[in-house]
Amino acid sequence: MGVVNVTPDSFSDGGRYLDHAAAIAHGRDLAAQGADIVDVGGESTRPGAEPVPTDGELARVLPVVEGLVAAGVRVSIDTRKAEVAEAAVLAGASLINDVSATLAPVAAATGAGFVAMHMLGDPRTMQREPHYDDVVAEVRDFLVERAEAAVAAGVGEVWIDPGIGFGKRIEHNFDLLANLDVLVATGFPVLVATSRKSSLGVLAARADRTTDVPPAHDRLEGSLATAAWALWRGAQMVRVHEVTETVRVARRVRALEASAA
Ligand code: HH2
Repeated sequence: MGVVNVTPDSFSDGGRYLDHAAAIAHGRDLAAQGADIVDVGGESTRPGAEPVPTDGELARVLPVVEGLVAAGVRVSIDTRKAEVAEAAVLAGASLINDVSATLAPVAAATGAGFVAMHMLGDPRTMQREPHYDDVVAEVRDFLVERAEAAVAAGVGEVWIDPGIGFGKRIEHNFDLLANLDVLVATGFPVLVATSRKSSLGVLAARADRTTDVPPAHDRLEGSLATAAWALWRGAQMVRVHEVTETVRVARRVRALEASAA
């Protein structure tokens, strides 16, 4: 899954694809690089981000969804709003990527697939001292409950996603990555999105034994290492900004798995 953020303020590519033509060109490029799905979002969910009004979000994403669908690209809509999800599906998107995990009824009513992601609180407040007794079990139980409800509502394609960085301390994120098999064992296909996230800055500093934490645009190795890790541990999809490199890594991981089988 390749990312196109039609926003001025996304943490790693804010402002680059606010122009519709630039966003469509980038999405087509990601599909040509090998993305099976292009995820279009019009509201940043980075920690501390302010919500965007519905009209503004619709104006950002709809022309991009239409342009990509017209070009034959499978599109997912990254939104927490029912109106935006519904309009995007009407415009041709076929997957609702919902960081609030509340939009299963829209997916059921429109026939779209659904990604249920785990988040503690909301983006404005989620990084204020998040606490879990057992992060892996709590995230799994939440996701299974949401995914089963989506299936019961009639959604045919349901994904679960641990929500790396959404109301989680660094060690919570690493714990979830280390124990991905617990999510895989639920039987629902797992999506993992680590690309360029701040935990990768910490991972890089830890790995390189330095106190320098690289900025978002300089986290490619961490993005690729965690994508490879997630795929090897059983994730079926990774959500990334750098598609060419990730596809090459993913093919190598799968070839290794095939040679070990
Ligand atoms: N992370 C982001 C956005 N959407 N969707 C899913 N399913 N899982 C995620 O972990 C996830 C997501 C945040 O990344 P990005 O879109 O690059 O930044 P921003 O929210 O600042 O636009």
